Amino acid sequence: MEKKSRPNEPLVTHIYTADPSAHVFEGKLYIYPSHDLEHDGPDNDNGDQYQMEDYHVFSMDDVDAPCIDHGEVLHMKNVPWVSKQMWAPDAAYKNGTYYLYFPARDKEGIFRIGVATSKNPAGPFTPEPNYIPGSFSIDPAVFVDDDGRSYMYFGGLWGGQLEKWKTGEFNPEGKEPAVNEPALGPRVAELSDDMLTFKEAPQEVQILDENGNPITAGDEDRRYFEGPWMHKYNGLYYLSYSTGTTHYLVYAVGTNPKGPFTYKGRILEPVIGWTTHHSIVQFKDKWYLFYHDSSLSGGVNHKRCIKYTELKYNPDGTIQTIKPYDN
Ligand code: FUB
Repeated sequence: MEKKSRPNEPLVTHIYTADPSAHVFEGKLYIYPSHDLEHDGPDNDNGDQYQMEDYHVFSMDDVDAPCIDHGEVLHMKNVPWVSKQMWAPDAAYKNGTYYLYFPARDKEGIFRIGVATSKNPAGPFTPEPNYIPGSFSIDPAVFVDDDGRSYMYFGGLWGGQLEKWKTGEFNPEGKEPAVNEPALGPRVAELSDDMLTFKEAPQEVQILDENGNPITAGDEDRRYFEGPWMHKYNGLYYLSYSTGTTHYLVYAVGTNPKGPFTYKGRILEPVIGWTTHHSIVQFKDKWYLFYHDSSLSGGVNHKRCIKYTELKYNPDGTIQTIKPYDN
């Protein structure tokens, strides 16, 4: 019999998983994570340790139900433009089709974002032959607003190459801004009605402090690093993300899906392992944070496991900070 799921415990133990994007499709929780592979290769700031090659989809009938593995739904050998490193994916639904969005390095070693489709949330997914024109960097998160318009948020520093796109063109020598300059923000682009291309050139998202000034690159407790997520709560747009070097999940709130967003606080304190990456989803009458840590492997950065916990709001709409090991 399959094991029941519990908050703050690994949901999957037969393979290593990370970067969980959770959605409610057809009344169930579906999770679209990365699939970490075991190897003895290098571990460095370029992310060479994250050598993923495929995706599995998981589902849970309820938060305490077993987390079911629907098997491999897409492998890089079937995606003509990919050379390696299929990193954190996301999924979306529109007009009878499910879309799997995924970053990977193209044949030149540049991260791009691709899309694959299925009639079933559990896949398998059929990839488009080319990456989305105008896409770059990593960590796509697709948000479908109440009015049916869809937006992709993406971007990640260091291994994710975002600082190499500062000018709008790929510059292999591109660096992060100086510590007192505005930090690089994630990018956002509205998706076309068929969900397969950008409707417009991606634009940079502004994240401001409590005084309306841009968060600076040196403010590593609050500046954007990678792993964006968008959700809507009480009519406001919540952009959440990882701060990378300081290992927090934090959030900023705005009134427009493209920003600007004002920094509000921390969602999750650091977890075991370097990376922290999440999604936020409402299921029945509660909200949940899906996240990962490296506890299943005793702290190996590229051998991670996905988890979830309940996420709670205060009456003023702020999010209560979660301490992942305090239960
Ligand atoms: O899983 C590979 C990369 O590590 C993701 O794209 C980042 O968000 C970080 O979790």
